[in-house]
Amino acid sequence: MADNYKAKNIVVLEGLDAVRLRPGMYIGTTGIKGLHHILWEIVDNAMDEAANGYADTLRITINVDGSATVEDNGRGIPVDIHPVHKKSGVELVYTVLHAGGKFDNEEYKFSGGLHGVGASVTNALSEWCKVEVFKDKKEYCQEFHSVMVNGKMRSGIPVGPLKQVGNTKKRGTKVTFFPDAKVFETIIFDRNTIKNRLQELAYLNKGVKIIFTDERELDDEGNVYSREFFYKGGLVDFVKKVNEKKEKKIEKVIYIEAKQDNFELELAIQYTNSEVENVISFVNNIPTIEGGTHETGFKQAFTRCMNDYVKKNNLRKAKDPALIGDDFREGMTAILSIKMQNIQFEGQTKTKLGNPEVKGIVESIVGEKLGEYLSENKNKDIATHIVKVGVDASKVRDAQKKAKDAQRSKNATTSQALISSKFAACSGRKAEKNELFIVEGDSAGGSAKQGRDRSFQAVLPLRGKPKNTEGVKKFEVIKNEEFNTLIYALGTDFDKDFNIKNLKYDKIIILADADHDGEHIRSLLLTFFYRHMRPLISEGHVYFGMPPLYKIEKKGEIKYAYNDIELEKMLAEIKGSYSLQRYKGLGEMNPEQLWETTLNPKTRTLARITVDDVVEADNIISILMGKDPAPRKEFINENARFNKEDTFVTKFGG
Ligand code: 1YM
Repeated sequence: MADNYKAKNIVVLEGLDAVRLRPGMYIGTTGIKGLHHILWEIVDNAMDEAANGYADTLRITINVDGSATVEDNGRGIPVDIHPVHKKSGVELVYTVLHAGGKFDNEEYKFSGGLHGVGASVTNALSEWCKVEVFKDKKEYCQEFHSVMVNGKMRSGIPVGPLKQVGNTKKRGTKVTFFPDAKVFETIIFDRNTIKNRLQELAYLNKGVKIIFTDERELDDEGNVYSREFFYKGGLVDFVKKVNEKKEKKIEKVIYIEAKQDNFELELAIQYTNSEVENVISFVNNIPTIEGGTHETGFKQAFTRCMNDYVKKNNLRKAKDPALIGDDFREGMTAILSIKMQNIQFEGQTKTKLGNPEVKGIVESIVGEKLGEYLSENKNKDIATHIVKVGVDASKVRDAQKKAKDAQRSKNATTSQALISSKFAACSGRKAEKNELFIVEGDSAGGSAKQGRDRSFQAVLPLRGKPKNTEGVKKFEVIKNEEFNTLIYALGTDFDKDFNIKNLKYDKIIILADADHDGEHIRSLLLTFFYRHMRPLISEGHVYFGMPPLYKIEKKGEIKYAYNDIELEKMLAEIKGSYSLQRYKGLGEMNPEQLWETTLNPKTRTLARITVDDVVEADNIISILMGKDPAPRKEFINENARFNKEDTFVTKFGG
């Protein structure tokens, strides 16, 4: 590929004003997620340049003033003047929506479907933005800012044309922007979110060096925070990192790679001693949390290859039960990354790959390459191990099925015996309207039962803490009353038998106190959902209820504050005397108060649980809930939480 790109190749599709008018249309939300989105737009452009082989280093810096800088060492955005638009390539890319070589350029290959709205969106949503290009020994610069035009705020306006400002030996593009505080709920970038995503990008793009620096806060020794991510092994390093804290019988990683004209695939597989499977997938560097056609193709190819292997080598005894795909995937951690054109997302949270043609493509690539891999003599150890995993799993499955059948014939009374007598179902049968509250403690559970609207709200009080399910055998999980009741109440069954179609509640709301014990209970429940019913989380059915922390009473009028900032505001507004109560726990609220503050859809606040970063979630769970206490201690009191999607912390219906 020659560097013969000229500004004339850029297609102009749409104006820019629309972005400021409706930011949500372009970046989804104006919460912290949207803030990071405008950073990822620029990072994506830099990474595209690296993925196409023109750059090998990306630098991302959060500057002291809160602005962000992204720099690559690639060709530099075109600086020549577009013959029709009479503007430089830089100006077009930064002021015209969807201006980019990406729309008519055969050379241009894969771009993110979720991001990929273009750098102009970042410019439109910034107070100011500065683009520097180092190209052909020259240094160029153009600045953009927001200004009032005829009483109307407009942003992304060039301060002047692109100018040559000096000479240089450098190559590349450097972009600095300051997000517009009038657009975003917050303009404070989150160090951890950025670090995690950049590390993930480095794993997904082997050989690209990513240097992340956060200059805002120095550490205790007075050093600037800086991390460098560079992985020669790519997905092989990635899968090892994911499994770092897990026990393994065999360390070997299966690795497959294929490059076709408009399609690339990478796959790494490692087995752990865990019972659950963990398939993590990406399309054009975007996590596909809900899976999709690529995962389906991979799984089918894997099953076929393993069955072929078993047959060829006569490894199944006649009396053994038949093997199914799930059997071979017990303890499998797989990372699948594909790159393709025209991705279509679907699913509840638009994180599921929909392109039907992909299933067959992935199936045939994986089938061929994995077949070759397994037939090599040096890989006999891992092939044998996977067969053993499959055969063992099929036997357990067979035994479990027999036990279940036997139980059913005993009129199902035995499993009912384990259902907690404290569970209070709702009367309505409309799953899409129903809610299940899982409540910490009997006393809060009692209040919830009395205070709820029983037509659509069910309550499951928890006595004490639920069992830690991490690393626990399945039959142990259902022997536990709490989980047995929960599984029964949800109607979905769990693990391999999980079926979201049978879900009886649209919302599963965890209500626990805002203290250490409450935090622990939330973690234990999320661990269970994440490991054994993951679609509940990835499809957005799990929430934290947010009870108020304070009650303020003045002359019989009651107000609630849900956090310290709210409390401060309220107290500042109050004149005269008042009484203030700090709730230590849910149990201190009577049924009416609980309804008003926490249960009533019109007035309550819920936080929907999302797993933006599957790997981080996995890692946190392994550390917090795993057998080894050492890393857990290290972690304690740090912010060991799932990402709570800010924009979903909404007053539903209110
Ligand atoms: C810090 C952000 O944007 N790098 C970057 C962007 C471009 C190019 C190189 C580039 C692309 C092409 C040809 C091409 C872009 N160019 C355009 C457009 N880093 C960053 N580095 N020459 C240079 O796509 O063929 C859009 S992005 F449209 F001008 F070609």
